[in-house]
Amino acid sequence: SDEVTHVVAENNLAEVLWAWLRGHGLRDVSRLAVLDISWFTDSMREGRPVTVETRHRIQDVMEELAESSEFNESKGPCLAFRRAASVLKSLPSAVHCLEAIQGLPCLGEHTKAVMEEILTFGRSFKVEEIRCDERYQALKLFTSVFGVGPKTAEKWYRRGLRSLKEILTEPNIQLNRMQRAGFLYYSDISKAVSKAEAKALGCIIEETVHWIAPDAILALTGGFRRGKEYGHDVDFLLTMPEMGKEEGLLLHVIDRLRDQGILLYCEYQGSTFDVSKLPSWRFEDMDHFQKCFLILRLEQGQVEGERGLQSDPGDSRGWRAVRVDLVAPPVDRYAFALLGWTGSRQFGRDLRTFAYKERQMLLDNHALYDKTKKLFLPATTEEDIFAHLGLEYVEPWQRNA
Ligand code: DCT
Ligand code: MG
Repeated sequence: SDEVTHVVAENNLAEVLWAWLRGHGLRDVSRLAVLDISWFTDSMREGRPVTVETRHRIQDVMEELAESSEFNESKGPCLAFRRAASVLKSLPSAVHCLEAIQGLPCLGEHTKAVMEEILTFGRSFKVEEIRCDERYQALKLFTSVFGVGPKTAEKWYRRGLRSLKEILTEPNIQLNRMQRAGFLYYSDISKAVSKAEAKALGCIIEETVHWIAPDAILALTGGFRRGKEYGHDVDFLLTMPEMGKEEGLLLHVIDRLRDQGILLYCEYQGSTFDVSKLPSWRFEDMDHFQKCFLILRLEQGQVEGERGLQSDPGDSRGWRAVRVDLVAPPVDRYAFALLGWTGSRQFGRDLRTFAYKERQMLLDNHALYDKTKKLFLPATTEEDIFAHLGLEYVEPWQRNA
């Protein structure tokens, strides 16, 4: 391929690959940087362009190991692999040698061993084994459907089902409403959402919300607030300046989206937030605010830029389905919800661990509780929360852990 111009190699792989590439008539390759040989040779065979970024390769392996541990309900290893992926993401450059991982924080023996394997042999035998594992493949496929979690996926796998087609044609399987929507819009919602598409949705949501309540407070959250180019959905937070006025707001928004003919699917969850129960709260992940998980119809004409909608080549529908999450906390919880829903998940997890271990404080999407002083610390902005934690403010784009 003409794409190979610059590659850097480790160990003796350079010689092997050099000879191999020359043997295949590639004369312009100046240097080699290949650490995952199987991936490289597969790419060459299939004619895919070869650009190598070791960091991403190791990071991907860590994500896959995390996912596989999650399927096996091994919470500890799952978090360890996710943390390792996050550490790699934070590095200014790719990891090329064993020395480079020696001083890295948060890496356990197991994750280090996997990294060493990749850096030494160009591959992780463990992850290759996992990739070939029938159960892993099935669970990964099934959980890629909106509304299907690891438990349902496992149930289907145990019934001997292996493909999405088998699920759809198995008469004894009862899909719930969310899963039916997941299958119906599978091809669209498994495609990444671009920044331009997120922006277009932002305009639609803003217009809708402000048509209902001109003084409503609305913010883009999730990966797009962190400046990501692509995401799996678009997340928004909304509230009203006056406490209690946010009640019923989401239901109005949903109605309005339906009236505009762009609501393809909606799962609404009312608030289970109860201020009086605040001190007895468990420190937990899922929050209690009213929220809705939507699938919206986005028209080609609404997306700015040359590339427009992310759609399959030859798809002439002129619209695509996009997953959108709306969350509506009361205004006095807004800053905590904004911090939580901006993510990333790993950043949130690390911040909560820091709060607990270093400050004896409990932080979640609803509140910050000081265990020493036995009181809740109020916040109207994210800056207030960082200040309570004794940390410098961290910009959303710096929270991509
Ligand atoms: N979050 C949360 N409580 C939930 C779900 C999510 O606090 N029940 C947080 C974690 C990250 C953030 O909200 C957004 O969630 P996602 O959309 O899943 O993640 P993302 O960072 O926006 O990534 P993606 O690009 O995949 O959407
Ligand atoms: Mg998101």
